[in-house]
Amino acid sequence: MNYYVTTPIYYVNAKPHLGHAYTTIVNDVLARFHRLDGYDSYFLTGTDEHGDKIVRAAQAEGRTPREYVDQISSLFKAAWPGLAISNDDFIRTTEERHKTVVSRFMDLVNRNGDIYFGEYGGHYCFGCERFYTEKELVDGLCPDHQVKPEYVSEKNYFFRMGNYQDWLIDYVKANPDFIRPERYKNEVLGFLKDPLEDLCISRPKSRLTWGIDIPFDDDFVTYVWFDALINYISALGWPDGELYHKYWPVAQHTIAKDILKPHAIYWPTMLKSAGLPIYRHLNVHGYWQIGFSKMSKSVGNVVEALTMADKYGTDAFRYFLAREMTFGLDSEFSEDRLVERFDSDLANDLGNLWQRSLAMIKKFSGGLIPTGPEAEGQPDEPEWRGRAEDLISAWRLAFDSVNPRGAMTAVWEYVGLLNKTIDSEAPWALARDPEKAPRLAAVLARLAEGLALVSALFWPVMPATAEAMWTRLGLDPAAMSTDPKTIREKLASGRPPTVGEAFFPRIDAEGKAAGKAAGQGQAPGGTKAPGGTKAAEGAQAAEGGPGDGGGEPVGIDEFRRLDLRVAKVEAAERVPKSEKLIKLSLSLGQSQRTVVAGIGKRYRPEELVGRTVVIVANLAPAKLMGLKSQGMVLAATDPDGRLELLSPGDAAPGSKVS
Ligand code: ME8
Repeated sequence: MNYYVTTPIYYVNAKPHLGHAYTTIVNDVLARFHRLDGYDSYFLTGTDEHGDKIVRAAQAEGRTPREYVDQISSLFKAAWPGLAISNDDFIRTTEERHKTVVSRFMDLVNRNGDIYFGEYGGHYCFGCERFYTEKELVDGLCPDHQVKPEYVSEKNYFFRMGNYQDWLIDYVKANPDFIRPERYKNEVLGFLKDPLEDLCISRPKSRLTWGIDIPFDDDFVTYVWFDALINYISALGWPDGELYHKYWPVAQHTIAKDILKPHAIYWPTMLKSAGLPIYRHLNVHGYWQIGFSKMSKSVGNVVEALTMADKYGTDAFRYFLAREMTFGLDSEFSEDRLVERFDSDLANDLGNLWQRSLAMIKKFSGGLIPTGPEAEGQPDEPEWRGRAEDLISAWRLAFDSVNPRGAMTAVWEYVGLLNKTIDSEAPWALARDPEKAPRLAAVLARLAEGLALVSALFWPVMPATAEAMWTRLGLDPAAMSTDPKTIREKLASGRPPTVGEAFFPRIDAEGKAAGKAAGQGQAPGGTKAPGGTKAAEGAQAAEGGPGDGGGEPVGIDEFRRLDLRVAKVEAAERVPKSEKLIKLSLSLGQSQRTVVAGIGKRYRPEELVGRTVVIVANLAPAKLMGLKSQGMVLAATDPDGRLELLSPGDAAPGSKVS
């Protein structure tokens, strides 16, 4: 089984940003998913280096086009390893291997009678590098660049695209998932309701020399889109290359909606004219927006992808992008939202599952994952295994239909199920009853197997984390598998696991993530025990947002693990660059400590000094905005979301709260 996926080749007139990163990461995720699922997968990206736009960008920097494209293309090439992109090739349209193929392709289309020489006058937008019809302009302006196009009239070569209009309509209708999601298929069928004009595919050298020569006329170069689209086959060595024969029949292109028309209309008709097979799927996603407008250099809201990856980690950034955007729709990017997801999904759900499971394997099973017959002999084992199979099917279906968000949602539902299993099975209680030893072994085995399975399933999105988890589970990440039976066999013969440092230490321990845990009734019972130490994140439920006090019951032993203390605020100051965080210096009578609390929208620092508060004193330390926080202040939140610090009145600092 083969698989071939491509990104657009990016223009070298801008540095790589969030939008480029998203398409490239999604393609990487798809390529990795197929690799993991047993496909022979090939993944192409590259840069688009010809045309007016590039010449103008080079001039603006006082460079020759050659110097300029070399520099920016290398920025793209160098950016991808930092985002864990595993492309098999990187094509540049200024490479000889590409130019030769473009000439040959054009020759073929010409010999097939689909190119003619004619005169054309039209509204040309230099930003888009294309002519616009009157109808396409909005108030006389280019809809993308909001500038008035120039009227350009010149002799040029044209591709008889209109000849293929009926064929294309039939093709799109006969292959309902050729263009997906469906909204974009409908958009294309909408374009095709109007007559397709022939496509101008050359530029006179008198106006532009930075392009690929037209093979049958020395006075012209190829129009940049005609040149660029061909990259998808030139990189495979069309027409004779082994890669071409192997991968072209299964090609999929992933793009954003801005370049739907060239991919859905120009490219299939070009392929049809040249007698080549049509690619299999066009996967079209929406825009990342910032402040609800499209990212653009001129608006100055471009998010540099590498900065985000450096700040939060490559895997967390990839996870956020994959999980947050519904493929096909626009999404709003915000760093706050990223932090929220980081804390709730990665630090809380996954991080706690990891720490709790491994701590219990250490404590109740001598540090070894139980794999004996006890684990097999439980009456609910078939049902449990059925759930894992359902998860794997949902994951595969989601990725097959280019829905990374759906795939990650399915995996996180399973993470939730594993966390719930810990709460409902209460391994610490099972451990006190020797008769329950088989059940305890089965539960611990399910947790270990579940962790190996979920990490394999998120490997396409977070490869480094998944591989580290496999290694710490005593497994070989090079032999990663999503088959539960194989995982069980590997665990039975693997090395003893190690807990290690937390994978995703919380960024913002306050508010948002805790609110989610409380709302889901997941946190009570102490969901975090880093390194096996006692901790009690369950206490965050108190300040996690309104709830009905429901959730799962907590045993008295569980509750007693919390060390709640009275503390006096000796000093308070806002954390720079944060609206919400206040740094509190607290006295517990005998000792001092610093707690960073998310109460800055409700309280001013000066109101806090001298007050007594209740803190969770044995919460594992967390780093917030670079500050170490040793504990958590308890607060109540009313149904309107208003926060009130709990006040122990005159109790002396250091008093135990019970
Ligand atoms: O169009 N949100 O190159 P380009 C999501 N060279 N994705 C975005 C985005 C955003 N805000 N901004 C950019 C070209 N992208 C041509 C392609 S292909 C034969 C030639 C991503 O540098 C998205 O993938 O303008 C979009 O389609 C692409 O960058 C446009 O890149």
